[in-house]
This record gives sequence, C-alpha cells and structure tokens, in this order.
Amino acid sequence: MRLSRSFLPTLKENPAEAQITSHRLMLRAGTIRQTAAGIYAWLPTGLRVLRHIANIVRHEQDAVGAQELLMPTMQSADLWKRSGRYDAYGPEMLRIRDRHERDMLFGPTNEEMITDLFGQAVKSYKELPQVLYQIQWKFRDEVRPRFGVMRGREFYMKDAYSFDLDHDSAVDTYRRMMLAYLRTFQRLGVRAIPMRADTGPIGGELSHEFLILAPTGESGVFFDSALEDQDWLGESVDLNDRASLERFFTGMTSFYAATDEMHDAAAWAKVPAERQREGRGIEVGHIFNFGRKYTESMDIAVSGPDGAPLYPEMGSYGIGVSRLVAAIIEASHDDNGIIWPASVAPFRAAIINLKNGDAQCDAICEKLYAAAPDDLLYDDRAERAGAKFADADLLGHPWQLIVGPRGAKDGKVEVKNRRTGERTEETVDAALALIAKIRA
Ligand code: 5CA
Repeated sequence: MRLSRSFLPTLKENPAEAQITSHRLMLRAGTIRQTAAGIYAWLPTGLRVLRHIANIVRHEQDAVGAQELLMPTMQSADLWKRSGRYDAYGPEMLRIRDRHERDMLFGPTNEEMITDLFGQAVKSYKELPQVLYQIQWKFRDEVRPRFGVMRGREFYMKDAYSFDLDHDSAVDTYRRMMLAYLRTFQRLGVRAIPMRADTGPIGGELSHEFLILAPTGESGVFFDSALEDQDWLGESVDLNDRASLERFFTGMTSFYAATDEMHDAAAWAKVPAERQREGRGIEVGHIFNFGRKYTESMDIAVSGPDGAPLYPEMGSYGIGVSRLVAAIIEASHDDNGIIWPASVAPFRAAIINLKNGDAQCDAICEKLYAAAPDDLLYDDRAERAGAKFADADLLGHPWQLIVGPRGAKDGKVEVKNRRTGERTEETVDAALALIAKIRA
C-alpha cells in the first residue's frame, strides 16, 4: 500500500482518554477509533492485524480437527430460556425486542445455540466426537469497558465447542485444544502461560486460562519460568493417541502456574527460587470442560451403543482475538511505538523513500514495493525523513527498508530491524530476499 493514498490517521499527541500503553498506541497508530463506549471501528491497519491473528487461530484449530462454522450474532431468547441462563446471565446481556415483540439478544457466547445446532444434526454416538468453532463478534454490556479493545463491549472471539461420548474422550479433546492454544500463542509471537482456573458461572471442573504477562494485566500471576522455555511447535504429540496426549498434558501441568485466585503458597514454595516468576497477566484465552451441563438442561441426547439416550460431554474454548491485538502491544513495544511480531504485523515492512522524486530512490523503492504491494507499506509521502522514521517506528513494522540518495547511487538499501534497532546496508537483491522470507 502507498502511504500517500492510504487511510491511516496517525496522531502525534497522546490521546487523553487512553490510560494504558496499548490503547494509546492503537489510537496513535491509526488502528482503531471508538464509535461508542466500549465499541470500536477497526481501521485498515488494525483490521489487517485482527485478520492475521484470526488466521493463525483458525489454522491451529483446524490442525486439531475443529471445524469452522459461523453462527449469527443475534439470538432468540427462547434458546437461553431452555438452558435456564436467560434469567441467570444478568445485565451484561444486551436484550433486544424485535417488531413482533419477540425477545432477542446479541450473543455474549454461544453454548446454547451450538448445542441446539448439534442436537438437530447429530443423532448417534458414532458421530462423536465433534468440535466446532467460529470467529465472531460478541457483545457483553460490561459495567466498566476500559483500556480500549482490551475490555470492550463488542469484541471478537474465537469460540469452540466440543461434544464427546464420555469423560475420558472429553479429556482427550481438552488436551488437544490445550496444545492448539499453546501453538497458537507461540505463533503469534507471545508467551501466554496456561494457568489452572476457577470455572466461574460457566461451570465444570477442568479449566485453564492463558495469560500474557504485562504490568497492566488484571490478574496477579505466579508461575515457573520453565513454562516460558517450552517449544510447543516442536513438541511431537500424537493427537489420536490417549497416552501421548496424557504425557504432553502431565508434563505441561507439572510446572506451577496460577492466578492469584487459585494461588497455593505451599506448592509455590516448592518451585526453585530462581524459576519463580510473579507479575500481572492479561487473560487472552480460557478453556473449560463442563460435562453435561447444557446437553442435559436442553435435553440434547444421541443414541448410545445400546440404543439408550446418552448426553454428550461438552467443553468450550475461547480466545479473545480483538483483546490479543492490545495484549500483544502491551507485551511488545518501546518508547517509540509498537513492535509487531512479524506473524501478525499489518505489513511485512515499511519502505521509506527519503527523497521522493529522486530518480534512483524512486526506482529502488518501486522495485522493492513491486515484490509484495499488498503486504508492504511504501512511505512515498513528501514528508521530512524524521517524520517518516517516527511513523514507521510508531506503526511497528518488523522491518524498515530505508532508501536515500547516498545509498541509492550504489544500489544500496538500509535495513532496520525494529526490535533490535540494528541497521545494515544491503543490496537491493538482499532486501528483496528479506521481503520474501519475512512471513514465510
Ligand atoms: N464460552 C466461553 C468460551 S468459548 C467464554 O465465553 N469464555 S470467556 O468468557 O472466558 O471469554 C473468552 C475470551 O474472550 C477471554 O479469555 C478474553 O480473552 C475474551 N474476552 C472476554 N470478555 C472480553 C471483553 N469484554 N473484551 C475483550 N475481550 C474479552
């Protein structure tokens, strides 16, 4: 994209309404704008990041056998009356009446709807297990929406739901999902630590939260630093083998990790002091196994091996996709702006033309830009170099390809790594080779 033609409203000053770094930087870098309390429009660069995150999430869900579908945001209250949650959910649910006076709601989550869809389609135990997911907008009328998209009222969530024949099989599904989550966060370029969690109003016994460390996090966290050193992408687990899933899960849960709500001082004391990490964390994912809570309350059964009705065991698995955009920034920025992990960055790199109109500079920039015009941001504006550098740092592209008249004479490009600040002089071909491998 050519910056001179793009819709990218950056701000020089810190917006007064933003209290935390990620919110400030998201507004300043032109990724979002608030349209009502806790409700945001995603501007082109923000939408790019949101899509990149969603695609990584999608890929790792597919890899463990989950199937994507898309449910509506609007739901009928009747569904929720069947599970008993219509009254239980409280004022966070946005309730709406249609022109025929029917009670509707904007979905805060989808257990009821998916259970109903499952019940309409699946009749026999032979069709189990099933894991279904969507990436869809949710609405929760939070009392205090704050910190931008970190705690919004409308937010984007990946929600998956599983149906298994029995508890052991549901535990296998839970463990596969756990692995998918660890791989997802690693690919997103952040460390999200899984912690035993309270099951809260959703109910059930097996539950983990995934937290990204950041001083502005809402929960206190205690964990063994060994969890930060694991390579989940390299971990070989046979997804179809119960013993292999159990080995993985037992290994992972042998390391201490808990939020302040679940903290156990005695167990903590056994973690070697040099590996004890304490801090604050942002919840970016939450997985639950809650057994037959919805299949029983909504009377959704399949026929079992002996023909008798059987209520499947369920789990649900959420990732806060829009919250992740902010959480990644909390974990990855400096005084000059955002530092995007390459996997989610809006563009692979910025091309900075230091002298627009100079034949050599223009030619090199155009050649670099032609390599991936949809995935590079070419700063072709008639601005001072300083302003271009400041914007590139603010926007957080992992790489900057800087083309000035002095280097251009010799066919050279200056390449800056945003994270390390390191600059090297490269040939145009070397810069092209770099562009090709950034997101590969
Ligand atoms: N039905 C289950 C899992 S599918 C569920 O709704 N879980 S949840 O309530 O924990 O939400 C899942 C994730 O959505 C959370 O981990 C968090 O990352 C994100 N999330 C929840 N509320 C908000 C909010 N108000 N703003 C932004 N993200 C949110």
